[in-house]
Parts: sequence; structure tokens; C-alpha cells
Amino acid sequence: MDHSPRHMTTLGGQVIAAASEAIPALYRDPALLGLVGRAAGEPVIEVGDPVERHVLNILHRAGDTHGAHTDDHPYALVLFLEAPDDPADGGLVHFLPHAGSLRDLATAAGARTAHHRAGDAYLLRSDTTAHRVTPLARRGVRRTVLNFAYTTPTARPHSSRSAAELYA
Ligand SMILES: O=C(O)CCC(=O)C(=O)O
Ligand SMILES: [Fe+2]
Repeated sequence: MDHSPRHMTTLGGQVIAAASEAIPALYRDPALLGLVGRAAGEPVIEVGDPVERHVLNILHRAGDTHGAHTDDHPYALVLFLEAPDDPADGGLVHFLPHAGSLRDLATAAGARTAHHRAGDAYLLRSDTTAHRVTPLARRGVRRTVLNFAYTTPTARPHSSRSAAELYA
């Protein structure tokens, strides 16, 4: 994705499913799908791809960052397991809705950042919102998220090479 950096440790959905019953069960929990659908304003369904449906992203070294990209699927529910308490330590979500290009994230006036703590979650329109996670500012802080990807009955499936390279 425009050669934006991926300095992080990942676990793909297929590895998670082999090691965990709880995460796949939560991912497909009907009450959670209902909640996400109400927040999205349209029904959402599971992503078929076992690699991409639920992934873990771990930033754990100084400078670790998840660079600018858009996702293959329309919605991402991001659940924070660990995050720096202090926004000055980085790990912020930097995002631009309806981005024309990934470059606009760095320059557009409409781009915003958000700080989250462990236990937080957010829902992102992730296929049309350019987004990245800012670098961890120092050693000794960690940021670990579960990303649950959801699609809609009418969304056209597409998959990028970068997702396969990150998680497969
Ligand atoms: O870690 C985040 O807040 C975003 C994760 C993300 O963009 C992704 O996994 O595609
Ligand atoms: Fe993403």
C-alpha cells in the first residue's frame, strides 16, 4: 500500500482459530454481529476468508507502526487488549474518511487522530477510510489489538496482496 511501513508482529486468523475457541466464537456471536450492524446502519456478515476474518496486531518495539492503508473488507471492529495509557507514547489511530488516496492522510485537513486504552473498541468503515497507527514512541509500551473484519451481503469481495503477506 504505497510502501507504507508494517513494523509489527501479527497472527493470522487461521493461527488464532487453531489456538483459541473464544476468539472465533466471539467473532461470530450473533449479539455482536447485531451490535455492529446497528452501529454500521446496515446488516453485516462474517468474512469468508479464514486468514483475514480475525487477526491480532502487536506493536511492541519502539517505532513499531501499522502504516497507512485501507482494508479489503468494509468494516473493522478493533478491540484493544493492550494500549499505551499516555497518548504521548504513540499508538494512535490516524484516519481520513472517504480518502481519495493514501497520501491524503498526511496532508488533508479532515484527518483526525484517536487515542484508545486497553478495553476500548472502535468500529471503522475501513475500506474507504485511509488509516494507520502512529509509531510507538519508546521502549516498554505495547499495543495489541484484535481486528474483526465484517462485510455486507452486497459488498464485492476483493483481496489485496498486502493482507496475504501480513497474515498468511
Ligand atoms: O490497530 C488499529 O487500530 C487498526 C488495525 C488495522 O487497521 C487493521 O488491522 O487493518
Ligand atoms: Fe486496517
